[in-house]
Amino acid sequence: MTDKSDRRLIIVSNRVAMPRKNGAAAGGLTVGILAALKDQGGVWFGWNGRLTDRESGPPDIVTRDNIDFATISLNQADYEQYYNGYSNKVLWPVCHYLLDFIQYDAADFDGYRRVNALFARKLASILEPDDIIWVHDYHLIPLAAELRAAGFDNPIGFFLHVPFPSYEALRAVPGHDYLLRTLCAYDVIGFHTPRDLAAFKTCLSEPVVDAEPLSDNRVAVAGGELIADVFPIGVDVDDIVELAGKAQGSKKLRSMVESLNGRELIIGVDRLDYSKGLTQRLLSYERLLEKYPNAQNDLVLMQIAPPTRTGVRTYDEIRSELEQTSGRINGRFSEADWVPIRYLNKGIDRKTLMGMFRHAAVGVVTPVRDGMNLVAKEYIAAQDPADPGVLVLSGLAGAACELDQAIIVNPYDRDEVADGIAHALNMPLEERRERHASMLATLRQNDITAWRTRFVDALLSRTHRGAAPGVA
Ligand code: GDG
Repeated sequence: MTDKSDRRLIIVSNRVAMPRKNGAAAGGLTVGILAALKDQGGVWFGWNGRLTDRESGPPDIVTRDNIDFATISLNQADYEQYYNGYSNKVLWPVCHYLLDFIQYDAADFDGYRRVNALFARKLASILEPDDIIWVHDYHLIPLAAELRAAGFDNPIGFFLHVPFPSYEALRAVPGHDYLLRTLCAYDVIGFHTPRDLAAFKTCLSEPVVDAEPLSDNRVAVAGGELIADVFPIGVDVDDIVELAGKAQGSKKLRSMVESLNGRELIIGVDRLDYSKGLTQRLLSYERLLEKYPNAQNDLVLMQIAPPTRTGVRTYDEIRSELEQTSGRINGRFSEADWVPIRYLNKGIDRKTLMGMFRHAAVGVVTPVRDGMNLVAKEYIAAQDPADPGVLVLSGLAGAACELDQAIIVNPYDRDEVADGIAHALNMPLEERRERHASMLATLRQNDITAWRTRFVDALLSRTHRGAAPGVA
């Protein structure tokens, strides 16, 4: 359906990331959107990452290949209140069921609403009647309601990259009624997993929303209806296979491999975020070294953790906690010729990363909660099918709904994670091949093209909407 449609696709997200030469961008949303726009093209609208004290003007438009990047600047108050504040100190923690991390301030909520109204005004200046609009993530929940209030009737979809919390968690957030009401102004709402869809449905029976399920994926809202469904994000498998293959010949990768001296590589790659379970992971690895002393000198854990949201206190704290924990474990176990943890607090280029995945005997992906987790999928895609590594995956990551042939663990249980890694390291070749083949088939079926196509098709199938919920 989408291939026949020549309607312009407008993707909207908080931050627009221009592609970099070496693909060093760290962040699942960026990786997913760029891959989705690569074939079909379109417009990507959002914040350019810059701060200004002037009233921001019309969007700046830069065209690269077949993508128009349309960006605006924000001011310091917008950044503090909308982005650092309500989005990342309230919505991010509640979506990850980490309520103790919530720091609410009424001024931040005002900022969140103000910036969504600003996004709607700026976007309105480039919209055409035939455009279809695909909004991404928790920063922009009220955007459709703002556009509807300004008279736009285009199909508008929303995709949530993080988990959707059940009503019992969401109700802890001041403003949750407004969020739910404005969410219902979309034509399509997409989630990564059936668990998120089920959690969304727990909200529909609450009086704060005027909505009622009509079938598994259709919901009656304020006189019209919307689609709420599961669209698991995927990866570009062939691109990863090619990158991982090319990396094997590179000097950078060869010198990393030589430095291992034949030891088994265990790899973890995560933005430095408290939802990724990094401290728990290091402590589980410590447990592994305690429980299996014979393995000690044979293993290296490479943890790559590029910093994000620097300047936000909780992120600065997790960073120093990780530095202390990795330093303590290394101090406890290191030998003159062996350091058990290599902790890199910076990003590395995508080709080398895919090459490292291919070389690693074990991928450890153990978030305490994650919408999907693309690293899990990239790790599987990068493996050599003839001699693949094994994925140890948190059951609390959305990816566990599809990658059921990984070793599924509870990230809070150090013994289970330690034993899971040991199991992975000892798994016979035949079993590794079988598990890998099964997961690779799933990755090919639910790849990045399927994600985009299914979502856009759902959006194009819109038939009728009723009176849109307002933003007041
Ligand atoms: C959000 C949701 C959901 C990481 N370090 C480096 C690097 N990365 C790349 C990875 C991967 C991406 O960043 C991270 O994606 P994740 O999905 O793992 O995590 P989030 O950033 O939290 O993404 C998540 C995702 O959105 C998509 O919907 O899966 O649940 O939280 O692609 O490879 N890339 C490079 N160097 C690094 O050091 N080049």
